[in-house]
Amino acid sequence: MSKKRDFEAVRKDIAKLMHQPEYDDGSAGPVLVRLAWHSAGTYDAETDTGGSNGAGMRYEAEGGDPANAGLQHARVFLEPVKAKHPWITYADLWTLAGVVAIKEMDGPTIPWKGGRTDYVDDSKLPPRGRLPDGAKGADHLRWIFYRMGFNDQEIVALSGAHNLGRCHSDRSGFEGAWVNNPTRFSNQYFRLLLSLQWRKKMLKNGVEQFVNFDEDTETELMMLPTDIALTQDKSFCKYVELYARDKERFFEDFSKVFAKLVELGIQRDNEGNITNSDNEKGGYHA
Ligand code: ZEM
Repeated sequence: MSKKRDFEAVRKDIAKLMHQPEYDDGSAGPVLVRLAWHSAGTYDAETDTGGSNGAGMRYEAEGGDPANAGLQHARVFLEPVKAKHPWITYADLWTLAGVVAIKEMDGPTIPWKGGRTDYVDDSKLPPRGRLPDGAKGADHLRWIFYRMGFNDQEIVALSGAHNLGRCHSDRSGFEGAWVNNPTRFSNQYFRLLLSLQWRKKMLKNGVEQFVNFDEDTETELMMLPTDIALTQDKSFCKYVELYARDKERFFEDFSKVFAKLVELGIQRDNEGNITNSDNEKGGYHA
């Protein structure tokens, strides 16, 4: 295929939909980042299944996974972009939207390449249960993220995305935001993990999370048990400390690891064309 695909035009249109006065904190950004992450975070390196290729979340098996509750908002935000640029695949659109959203929220520039296909290979469908459970601890995080091919440093860097957005009791059961300004990407999450006193709180729905209540501002911030686990595990905590004191290093490492996340399961030739997806069935060349 020779026609040049105008990803720049798509980026601009994604950037334009970031401002959503009626939605959470006035921004579509955080939920778009989560869509990109969940589209890719099903990857299993050993069986080479899951990952962003195929955009399986369009279908009930993956889209209806309770772990993906709420992500329909992100997909709906992106529909006008898909309608305007019908050539782009959902798999590319969702991963690109995460990358653009992070940049629009003052985060790092993240390298991104297109070419993912929307063809769903039934033999590559990920089973449910591959995404992390916020109620668990360090062993669970390692079990989930080592499966994708990430190490401890990368797990901590990726977790820094919790600078963004919030938990919704009707989606995950957890409630609240991690930081005071959840639509601006920074290393605040790491700083608060270390600097505030976090106490366990049982929500009305029986879900346990950690909270800090600030008397002066009367605001309550939250952490998931998995977030707190990062400070309790020696190997993880080393990187929490690093990223809390060095924002630039966090941005650098986050950029690399998010780029790696959205490439999981994708093989490319020297020109960047994806070699392991069937272009006859809904893809295109880079
Ligand atoms: Zn999250 N995440 N996540 N995450 N996440 C939530 C929200 C957001 C975990 C998790 O259980 C939850 C990564 C890793 C992990 C984002 C990005 C990334 C919520 C709240 C939960 C429960 C969902 C809700 O109720 O709406 C766990 C256990 C993780 C293991 C480390 C990684 C990696 C991410 C990207 C790189 C983002 C942006 C949100 C906020 C979404 C929103 O709607 O505001």
